[in-house]
Order: sequence, then structure tokens, then C-alpha cells
Amino acid sequence: MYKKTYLFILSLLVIGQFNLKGYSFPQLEEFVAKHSGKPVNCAMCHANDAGPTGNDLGQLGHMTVAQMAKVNIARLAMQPGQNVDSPILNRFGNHIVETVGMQKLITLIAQPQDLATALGNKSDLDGDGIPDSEEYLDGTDPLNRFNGDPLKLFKINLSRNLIVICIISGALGLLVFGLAQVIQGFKIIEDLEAKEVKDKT
Ligand SMILES: [Ca+2]
Ligand SMILES: [Ca+2]
Repeated sequence: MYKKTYLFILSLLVIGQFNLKGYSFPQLEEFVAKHSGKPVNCAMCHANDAGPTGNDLGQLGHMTVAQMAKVNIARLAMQPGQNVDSPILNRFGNHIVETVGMQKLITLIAQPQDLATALGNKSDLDGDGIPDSEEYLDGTDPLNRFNGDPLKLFKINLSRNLIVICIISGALGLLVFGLAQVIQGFKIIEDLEAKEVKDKT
């Protein structure tokens, strides 16, 4: 199996589609930036904003032997459904590899728009209500529940808090009604007192 894998990667290297040194996919980020119109960098999928190549935290030059073992497990996770925990990737990056597998992911370099379909719409890693695949296309952070398309977040939060909004609105309505009744009560007392004074005179 490994022989097939290496031959596959080698063929991609030959046609210049794949950066083995960092195992990175800048084509995906470039697509998202262009599609969404938002600035997107390696932080979309990697632990380090500058990507996997380098000696800083979350980069290959900073890995221990144990961490490199995890990196290599992820690199060889050709098929989907494997447990991946690469320390050079963030949760979204690892989720992509787990969901689609490295083999398909490498082919998606040429059709980065299809990654959204491959991811499906069930996973929402940050729980903001917007699926990871939509956040990928929107160029928003799939790991930050406060970052998302504003209109989508508004609709989702409105829907989620509808019951609370209804209860508060009802309580406010009752409060206004109660105040109106009190004011009316004072007015009636005032009118009665005025009538009493008038009758006495
Ligand atoms: Ca989300
Ligand atoms: Ca988000």
C-alpha cells in the first residue's frame, strides 16, 4: 500500500501540484481568498499562521520525535475515516484529512471548490451553527464561533434564542400593560378627588 501511496505522491510532485516539504496545500487557501474576498492564510488549516515549514511552534522544525510520528501518520492517512492528530495542523486541518483522506485531498488541489462538497454539511467544529464546509467557502474561521458570515450568524442566533426573545418580549408586554393599568388607576383616583372637591364647592 505504501508503495502505491509514494508512487501517487511522486506523480503529483512531478507535475508540481504538491509541496512535500511542508505537506501544505496553498491552492486551497488561494481559492478561499479569491472566492470569499477575505484574507486567508495558512492558519485556516495549520497550527502556525505561517504554515508547516519552519522552526517555530507548530512547524516541522519544532516537532519532537513523537510529534513527527503523528505528522507522518496523518501524511499517510490516504483513506478517509482514519484517526488523525497531526500537530502541524489545527482541528480543521485534521478534520479535513480525517473526512476526505490524503489521497482525495491531494486531487482536490486542482478543484479546491469541491472540498466543500467532500466535507459535507454535518460537521460544525466551533458550534456556531455554520457547517465547516460553508465556513470554508465563506472564508470565515471554522474554529471560532464568533467568526462567521454576519447574516448567517444573525439568523442562527435569532433562531436559537427565539424562545428567550419571546419570553422577554412577553414580560416586557406585561410590564407595559401593568404600568398602563397603574397610570389609569391614578387617573381614576385623581378624577374622583377632583369630582369630590367640585361637589363640596
Ligand atoms: Ca462553524
Ligand atoms: Ca466560525
